[in-house]
Amino acid sequence: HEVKVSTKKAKFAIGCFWETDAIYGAQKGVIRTRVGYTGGKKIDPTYKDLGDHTETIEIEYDPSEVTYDELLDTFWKSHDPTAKQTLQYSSIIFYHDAEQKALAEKSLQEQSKKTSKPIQTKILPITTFYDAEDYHQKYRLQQHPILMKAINLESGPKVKSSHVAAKLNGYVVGRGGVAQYDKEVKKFGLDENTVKYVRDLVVKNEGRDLVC
Ligand code: MHO
Repeated sequence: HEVKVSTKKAKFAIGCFWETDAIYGAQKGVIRTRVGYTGGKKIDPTYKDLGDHTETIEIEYDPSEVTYDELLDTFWKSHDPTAKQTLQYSSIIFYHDAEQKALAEKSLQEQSKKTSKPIQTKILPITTFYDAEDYHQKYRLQQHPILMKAINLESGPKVKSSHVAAKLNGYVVGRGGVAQYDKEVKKFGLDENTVKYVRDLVVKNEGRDLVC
């Protein structure tokens, strides 16, 4: 049940990447996600030794299903861009091309009209992206070993490239909501028990904000 469509990439930092991974995973048109470290100069950063990098998500999206503007909407809605920043948990849009840069700048201008406080968000060109450790990938999903097993995954590098893992990682914390879940769950090819297990979690967690 992996999908073969041509995708584009986007990268966002919105604070703790466990939550960012869940937020974007459940978004329509997002095909794959992976979390990692970028923005800094330190070679081969790790979670314990991050250096000057920031927790960031890389998204592969299907541009016929979701626009970059819609991904930007999610970015602005999912955090307070006027809040105090640290290097590890920052508000940054890393653009891949001139078009993304222009759209990001425009959205930042619109955003600044909505608040009197200064927006801290940075708009920067992508630099080397270092994948985070496997245990950080689809972190919310990995808290449910029973689900990992049901989709034939165990913690490891395959988790990063799995479409179904990206989706379920959002749904287990209620992201996406039950209406969207019911509409698209057939596409995931899950058995009946698994469909119900995840659905119960969506119902229980919809609308909740999880703090990392
Ligand atoms: N409170 C969490 C933050 C994890 S996050 C991916 C921890 O202490 O591990 O930065």
